[in-house]
Amino acid sequence: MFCFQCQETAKGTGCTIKGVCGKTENVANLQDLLIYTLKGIAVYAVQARELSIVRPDIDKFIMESLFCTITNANFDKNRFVERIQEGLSLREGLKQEIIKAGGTIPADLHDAATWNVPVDQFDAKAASVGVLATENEDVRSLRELLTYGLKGMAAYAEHAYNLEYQESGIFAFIEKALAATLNDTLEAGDLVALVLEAGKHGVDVMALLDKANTTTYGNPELTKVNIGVRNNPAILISGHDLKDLEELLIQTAGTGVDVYTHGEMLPAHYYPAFKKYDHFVGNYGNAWYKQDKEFDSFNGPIFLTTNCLVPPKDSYKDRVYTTGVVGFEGVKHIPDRADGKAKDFSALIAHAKSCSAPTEIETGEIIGGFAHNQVLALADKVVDAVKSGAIKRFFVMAGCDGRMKSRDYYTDFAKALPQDTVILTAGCAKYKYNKLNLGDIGGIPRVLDAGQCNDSYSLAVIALKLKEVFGLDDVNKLPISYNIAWYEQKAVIVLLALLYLGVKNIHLGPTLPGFLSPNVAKVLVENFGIAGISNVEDDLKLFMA
Ligand code: FSO
Ligand code: SF4
Repeated sequence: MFCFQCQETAKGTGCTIKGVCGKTENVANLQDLLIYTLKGIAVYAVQARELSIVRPDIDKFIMESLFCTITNANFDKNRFVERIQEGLSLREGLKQEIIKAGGTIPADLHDAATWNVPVDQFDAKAASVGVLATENEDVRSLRELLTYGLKGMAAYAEHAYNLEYQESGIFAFIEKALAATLNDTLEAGDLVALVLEAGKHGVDVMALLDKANTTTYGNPELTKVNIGVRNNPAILISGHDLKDLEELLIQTAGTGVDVYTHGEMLPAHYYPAFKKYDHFVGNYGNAWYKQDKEFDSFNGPIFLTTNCLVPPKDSYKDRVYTTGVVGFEGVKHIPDRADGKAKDFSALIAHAKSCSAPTEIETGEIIGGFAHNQVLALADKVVDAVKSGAIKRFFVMAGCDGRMKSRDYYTDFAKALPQDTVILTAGCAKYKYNKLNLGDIGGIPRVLDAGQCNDSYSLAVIALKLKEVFGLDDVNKLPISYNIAWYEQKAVIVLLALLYLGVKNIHLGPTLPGFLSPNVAKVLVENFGIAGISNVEDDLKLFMA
C-alpha cells in the first residue's frame, strides 16, 4: 500500500504498512483500485456528455465512491469490492450506450477504461494502479492534489444531493478531472490549471450546499449549545449529514430517547429547524479523534453519518452504527433511503432504550451559529468595531482537529492572540479553543463559529462582504489572516476554493501536505504565499506585523 492523502500520513511521507488512521493494506489497495475504476468510467462519462447522454446514476456512483475513500470514512473491504464490481458493470453499460448513440470508442483507451479481472485478482491489479504508478513526482503530486480536491468536492456534493440539490456542472468537472489524471500528454502546467479550476467548482459546491442547508433548515443563528447531559438514554450522532439528523430527530421524538451531537455535527444546533426538538439535548465531547474515550462514556448507541470514524474499540463496537458512505466490518449499517422513504432507525432507538444515560464529562455551554447570515446581521457592529480599532484583526482558523500533539499549537495560538482580535472558525478545528472562554469585544464573541468544515464558505462570504463595505479592491487588504489546520481531503477543496477566491498568504499546519512535491509546493508558495507554521510567538509577530 501507499497512501499519503491525509495530514497524519506516516513520517509525513506516506503510509506503507498500515494506515496511521487504521486503514489496512487490503482496504488501501482496494480504495486505489476503486479510484482507478472511477477514472476509467470518467473517460466514458466525458464522451457520453458530448453525445448528450445523461446518466445521473453514474454521477451518483462516482460521487459516493469518491466520498467512501476519504480518510476515516470506510474501512470495510467488502464494500469496496462491491463498489469496484458495480463500477466495472456501470462502465461497460455506459460504453454500450455510447456505441448505440453513434459514438466511436477510441482504440487506444487507457487501461483504466478497459481492465477487468475476477475478484480474487483485485489485490494483484491494485498493486499496479496506485499513487506510485505515476513516476514523475510533480505529475504525481498534482494528480493527487486534484484527486483529493475532487474527493472533498464529492463529499459536499453528496450532502447537497441528499437534500435534493445538485448541479450538473459539478459532476461534469469531477468526471473531466478524473479522466485528466490518466492523460500522460498533460504537462504540469495543464494540471495546475485543473487544480485551480477545481477551486472554482469548490466554491460552487459549497455555495450549493449552503443553499441546500439554509433553504431546508433555515439560516444558522447565534445559539448556546449545552455540553452537559440529562438523565435519559440517548443516541450520539456524528459526521456531517443533516438529513440523517432530521430523520433521526423525527423518529426519536416522544420515545424517551435523547439525541446528542458529536464532532462535526455540533453546528446542527445552530439551525432553526432543529430547535423545535426538545430531546435534541446538546453536544457531547469534542473532535472526532477523541471518540475512543467519549464513545465509551456515552453509554448509548453512536451513529456515524459520514467521516470521521476511528476503528472502534471492542468496548463500544456493538453500539456503533454506520450509514451512507461510512462502513466498518462487523459494525451495523443502516440502509439507504428507498422509494422516497426515510431511513429506518428503529433498531438504534430500541438499542438506546436498553442503555444507561450518558456519563457527564463536562458542563456548561458553547456559543456558535455565526454563519454568513448571522454575521452579516451584525455587520454594522462589526464594521464599527473595526473602524474604532476595537477589533484589530480577524484570524481565520478554520479546518480540522486531529490527534497529533503538534496541534496544541492552535490552542496556544488562540490563547496568545491579543484581546482585540477575533477568530473566525469552521470545521472541527474549533475544538482546540471553543471552550477557552476567550470573551467578547463589545458583545461580539472572540470565537465566531460558522459551522462545519463545508461552512468555511460562510467565512469567504463574510470576507467578500467586508471587502465591499470597506470599499477595498482586494480581499487581501482586509485585516484578516489565515492560519488553517488541515487533516483530510475536504480541507483540500476548502483550500483550493480559497485560492480561487484570491486569498493569499494562507498558513497551513500543523504540517504541509506530504503529497506536495517540492516543486508543486514551490508553485503554491510563489503564486499564493502558502506557508507552514513555526511557533506561536514568531507566527503571531508575523501575522500582526
Ligand atoms: Fe474533515 Fe476537518 Fe469536517 Fe473535521 S475537514 S476533519 S471532523 O473538520 O470534519 O470533514
Ligand atoms: Fe495514512 Fe492518512 Fe492514508 Fe490513513 S488516510 S493510510 S493515515 S495517509
